Amino acid sequence: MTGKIALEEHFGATDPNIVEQSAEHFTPAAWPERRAMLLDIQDDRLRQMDEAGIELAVLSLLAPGIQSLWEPGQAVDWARRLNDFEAEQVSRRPDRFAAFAALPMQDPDQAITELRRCVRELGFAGAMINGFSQVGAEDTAVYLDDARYRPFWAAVQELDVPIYLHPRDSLPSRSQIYQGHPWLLGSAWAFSVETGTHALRLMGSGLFDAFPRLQVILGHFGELLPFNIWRTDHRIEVAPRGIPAQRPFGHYLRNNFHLTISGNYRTPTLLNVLLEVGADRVLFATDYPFERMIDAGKWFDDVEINDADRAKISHRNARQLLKLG
Ligand code: GRE
Ligand code: ZN
Repeated sequence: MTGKIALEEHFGATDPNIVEQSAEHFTPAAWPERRAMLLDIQDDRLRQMDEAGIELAVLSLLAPGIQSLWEPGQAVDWARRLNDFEAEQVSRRPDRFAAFAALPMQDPDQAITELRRCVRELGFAGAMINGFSQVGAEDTAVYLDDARYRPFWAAVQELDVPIYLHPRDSLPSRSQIYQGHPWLLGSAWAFSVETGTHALRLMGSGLFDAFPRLQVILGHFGELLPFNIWRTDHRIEVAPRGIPAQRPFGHYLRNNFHLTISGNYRTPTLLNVLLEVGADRVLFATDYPFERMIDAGKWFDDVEINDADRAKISHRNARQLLKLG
């Protein structure tokens, strides 16, 4: 099936040199190929898109990207340069590429300025934020429910663009549960726990009561949330512990979130997600180059869902959410 729009398609760069951040996720033998895949945009990436039936890839910087640059000036500078690079790449093939911005959340005012610039001047579809940001010192973690980000979220709602909340690992000083079990880090498990919990922080903080039109995108079929959302609400009802949110978490999941299939090509999981949030909130994505586009494309083409839902997930929802026309 052709015409797919893919929403979690990462790139890297060597100027400024950020690509090496991804090396730790591969064996030394596997890294050179994946590094080349991150750095290539106009060549083999397009061939792989063709092979998987992907018409349009929404590009985003690798993780943790800007969020790990704890010196705010560097974060602002690198975000601008990398967004300019991304815009230039998209401008060569606007028929095949769109863009999510990288944002320097270390400086909330500059994050607003950069998001506005990317959306209004460069035509970006939204932004991708890789979890918490380190701010001012290496061993820090500021989450997006922090009060300093309320003006940022107001600007996001006003611009009417989605924010893709993408995983990163927790810092070593805060990862006791994984000590001695490094295979649980990254996309195997820790990414989903970190990101799912971050999304629950946004919901519980009352953010979506203040800005009810916000749309957050989660990858990997919702980072474990759809499977457990009933239990979370069921328990908070009996033990609310002063939660600021006015509605059950399930309400926000079904009104303020979209979920992509990135890196999680599993039919029983898709069925659970369709039952919890409906086909209007599910979107195609691959998680290139950490996954293979062809694996995502083949699985999705063969999965036994009705044609209307397949069209929504493969491109219709994305056209609407990202205003791709
Ligand atoms: C991702 O972007 O989701 C990712 C990484 C690193 C390893 C695996 C993975 O950034 O899926
Ligand atoms: Zn990813």
